[in-house]
Order: sequence, then structure tokens, then C-alpha cells
Amino acid sequence: VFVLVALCFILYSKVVNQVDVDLVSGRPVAAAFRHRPQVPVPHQEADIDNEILPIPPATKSPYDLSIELDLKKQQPGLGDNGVAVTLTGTAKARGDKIYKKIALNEELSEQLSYNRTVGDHRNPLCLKQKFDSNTLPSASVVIIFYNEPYSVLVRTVHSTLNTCNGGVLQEIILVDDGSTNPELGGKLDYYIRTRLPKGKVTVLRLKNRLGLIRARLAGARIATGDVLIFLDAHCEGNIGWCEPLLHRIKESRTSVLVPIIDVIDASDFQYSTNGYKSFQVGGFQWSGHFDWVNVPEREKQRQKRECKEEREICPAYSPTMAGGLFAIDRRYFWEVGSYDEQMDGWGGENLEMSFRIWQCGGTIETIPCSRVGHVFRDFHPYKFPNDRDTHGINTARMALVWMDEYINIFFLNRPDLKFHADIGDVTHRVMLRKKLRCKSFSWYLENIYPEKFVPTKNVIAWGKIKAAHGVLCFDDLLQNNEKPYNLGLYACGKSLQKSQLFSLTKNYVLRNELSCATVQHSDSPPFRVVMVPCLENEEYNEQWRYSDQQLIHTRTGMCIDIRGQKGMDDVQVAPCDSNSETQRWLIEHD
Ligand code: UD2
Ligand code: MN
Repeated sequence: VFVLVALCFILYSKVVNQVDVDLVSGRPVAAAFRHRPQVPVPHQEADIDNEILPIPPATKSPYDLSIELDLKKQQPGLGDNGVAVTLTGTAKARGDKIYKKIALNEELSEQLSYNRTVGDHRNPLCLKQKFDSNTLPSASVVIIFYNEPYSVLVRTVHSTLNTCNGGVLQEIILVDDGSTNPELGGKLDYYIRTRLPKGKVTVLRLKNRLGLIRARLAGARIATGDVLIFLDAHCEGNIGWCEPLLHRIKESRTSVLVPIIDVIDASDFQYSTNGYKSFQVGGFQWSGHFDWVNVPEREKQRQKRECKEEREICPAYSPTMAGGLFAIDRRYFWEVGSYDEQMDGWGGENLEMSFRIWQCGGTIETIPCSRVGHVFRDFHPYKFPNDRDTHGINTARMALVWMDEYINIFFLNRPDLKFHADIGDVTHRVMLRKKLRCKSFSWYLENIYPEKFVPTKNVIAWGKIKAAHGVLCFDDLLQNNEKPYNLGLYACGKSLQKSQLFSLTKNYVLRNELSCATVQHSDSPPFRVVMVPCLENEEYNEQWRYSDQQLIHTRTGMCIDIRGQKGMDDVQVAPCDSNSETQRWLIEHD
């Protein structure tokens, strides 16, 4: 028996230790895949600086096979310049299937080269800017991930090495927020060790999932660069996107910067922009959600004064930021309170940081010569810790610290959060606000975001609008505010609720947060009241008067009348009649 075992062993080690050298790469090839055709890693551009280092050990790791299969699957040139790619046949079916599961076409991602290009979408004026990397601060790029598709994450790393490369990149820190996907473990480590420039990329593994806020904090703690640049794990940059950020921070260390965030389509990976001249900045809704808004006219004027003929590429003040992609001076990040480490999971940290930066003396700016694409997904491919609404809870923490009396408008929009048990204590953040001597939320609204509509400010009347005759109130019937919808009527709530919150402003506009009341153009009745997205300049919206309890539409001269109403969403105007009971309306606070 002993002889037999020994014989087997010798035979086995002969097979395993047999080492050949691959003719293409000069690297050792294990016997198991000696006969596979070797696929060189697609090298598309001369200036890619993450050259492939030879694999040092003679014995191959099982990861090599997997990595080589990955590379074999990639099609050089596919999706280059950020063009859309459509799969066909069985690949398409696989892509569609995984898309339904994780809101991203992982099949296609696996076919795109890690080094695919996305095109240069910058304003041509940017090309005139020259930066001397020797005098710029250095950057630590922090990329956090939780169960992201492996190929997408690796592409984000390659893209960063390729496009943030002018000598300013100190390091890339990947923070694994307790991922359970095995590919993101040993294989990722091995890939980094054997295929990427030495010492550039580090992985920090968190034992447990801590949520994206604490994951970013963990990354920031070990970073050594002058500037922290945070990225989501599914981003691809345009050439030279780091330098303009670093340059601006050198000029102004309390400026927190965001690139223009372009869209990488989650199903065909097309990189798309709104053209190089127009981009949006960050706003917010009273429900505590981030939204995109056009650069306000006021800000365009400021850019013109500040940057003259270069106004198109002038840093644009942004009332808030989306949260995932930004650059901040590393020391300033800590000085200004980093993050609220009691925020769990996902969400809310972006508005918290936005309000804090502005209220405590910093600025948030969009840097037009810095462009990075981000894969926007239709839903989260992951569950939230304990299935909690971490966005809501985190946002309530934010509101308690930063929004002063305006928190009432927030709770009006989110009554579910008012007494939520999981919000916890915010004393240490309130102390921080005191210590930094930060300004009030009303200062922020007046000076940084005067365009933001406040339902209780500069209004003639606001609150529930109730039919004097009956029990019904104006109600948006929970319509999507991005599109026009018919104004509705619904039983008045006991207390004021968001759907019944309306204002008649000093500009005589009848509105809620995002929509303004108009009357449908028509030759004959019914003349319906339609809510349309408000125009940026409030004065340009249609006007209404409130007099003797009547609501009179200026353009048609008619009054809102409950008489002809056929359904819940059928509020109409009719010729004014001062004796008519059905034309009388009571506004809660007038
Ligand atoms: C946006 C931000 C995102 C974050 C979020 C609010 C952009 C483009 N994205 O949502 O960065 O500010 O708003 O919180 O501005 N992740 C973890 N642990 C978790 C959950 C997520 O590490 O428990 C990672 C995830 O893998 C990703 C990043 O955090 O790399 C952001 O998550 P997302 O991409 O799902 O968020 P997104 O873009 O919808
Ligand atoms: Mn994201």
C-alpha cells in the first residue's frame, strides 16, 4: 500500500509541478491549461500606465485560470468611446436575466475590456488648462463596495489608473463593506497583486457590513494622500478628471468638489452626457431626498463675474451634492466633521454633508472640466441592514442637527419618521455644529439656495385648502410631480399632510413644492385645473388671486368651482359668481 501511495504521489506532483512558459507573455503556464490559447490582455491605448507585471511565483494560483478566462471573454474595442453595445442570442438572454436581478447587465460588463475608453466629453476650453502635477496635491481615491459585480469594480479601478494618472494618484483604497460574493475576496486580491502596478491599490476588508458611511470613514482613516476622492464602485472617468479637482482644492482648501456625473447606462453601458455646455447641480426636496436642478440664473451671473470668458468651465456653486463622487482636502474632511458615524446602511449622508459644508463655512462646487460616468441602477441590488429604511432614519438624524425650525416641513413630508425609535441620539453632532460655529438653515436657504421654494415663506396663504361647502381639500393624490397632473380633491386630513400642502405665493402662484396650478387650454368646459412643473422663475407661472374666498385664475378670469366635478381628480374653473357656494375656499393659514 505504501509503495502505491508513494507512486501516486510522485505521479501527481509531476503533473502539478510541470511548468511551461507561455510563448506570448513569457509567463509560466501550469500544465492544466498549457494547451489553451493564451489571450493577451487587450491593450488599446499607448498611454495606459498600469502595465502588466510578470507573475513572480513559479506555481500558478487557481485564480490565474479564472482571471485568464475573464480576459478571454472580453472583446477588445467593444464599447470603446462609451458607445452602446447590444448583445445578441444567448448572451442577450443571460444579460437580460441578470439585469432583472441586479439592475445591471453583468454579462455585457464581462465582455467589455477593463480598459475600454469612454470618450472625452469635456468642454474644449478644458484642453487649454495645463496643470503641473508636481505642484498639485496628491489624491487618495477611496472606492467602497458591497457585493458589486466583480468586472464592474475592476473596471472602475482600471479606469481610475488610466484617467487619474498624471502623477497625482497616490493610491486607490478599496473598502470591502463585508461583501459575501466570493469573487470579491481572494481573486480580487490576487488580481490586484499580480496584474496591477505594485503598491497602488489596497483593499481594506471590513469584518462586518458597516454601511457605506462607515465604510468611507474606514477608507479615509488609512488614506495618506492630500486629498480624498470618493467614488462608487461603478464609475469610469474621462481623461484628466482628477487634476482640475486637485487644482481647485489647492486654490481653496474648504471647497468640496464634485465632477460632472455622467450616465453610464446599466443595460448597454452607453456613456451619455447632456452636451459639454449644460450640466446640473444638486438640490433637495423637503422629504429629504436629493434631486438634480439646473444651474440657477443667479449662479450663472456669478460664474460670469468670476470667470469672465471662461464662465462655461467655471466652478459652479452647488446647493447639495449627490454623495458618491467628490473630492475634499483630507485634513478638512476631518476638521469639518467627516460623517455622522451613527448613520447606517445607505442614504442621507449626502444632504448631511452638503448642509454641513455650507453652513460651516465651506463651499460645494461642480467642476466642469472633471467628468466621471456612474452606472445609475433602477433599484438597489442589495438589501438594507435589518430591512430598515436607513435613508429615512439617517435623513431624520441630519434634519435634527442641521435644519432648525425647517424640520417641521421635513416631518410634514415624512410623518413616519417623527417618532421613529431608531433615530438615536444626535448630541455629538449638535456639539460639533456649536464647536464649528455653523450658520443657521435659514441662512443657507437665503444665501445658498434662494431658489428653493419654502411652503411657508413669501406666501399670502398656505396649508390645507378646503371647500367651504363640504369636507374636501385640495390634494395632489400622490401624483408624480415631474409630469403634469390634474389637481384633486380628497377628504381633508385631521392634520396637515404633504399631499394637501398648498401655498398661494406673493407672486400669486398657487403651488406645492414642485408643481404650479394652471388651467387646461380648451374651447369649452370642462376647464380643468392642471398642476404642471413650476418654471424656474416663479413670476412666469400662471397667477391666481384669493379674494372673498374665491380662487380666481388670472388668465381666464374664472373661479375654482366644485360644482361640475365628476371625479377625485377633476377640479375645474367656471365663470365667477360671487353668490355661488361651490366657489368658496378656506385656506388654513391666511
Ligand atoms: C447615491 C450616491 C451614493 C450615496 C447614496 C446615498 C452617487 C452617484 N451615488 O446612491 O454614493 O451617496 O446616494 O447614500 O452620488 N455600498 C456599501 N455598503 C452598503 C451599501 C452600498 O459599501 O451597505 C456601496 C456600493 O457598493 C456603492 C456605494 O456604496 O459602491 C454607493 O451605493 P449605490 O451605488 O447603491 O448608491 P447610489 O449610487 O444609488
Ligand atoms: Mn452608485
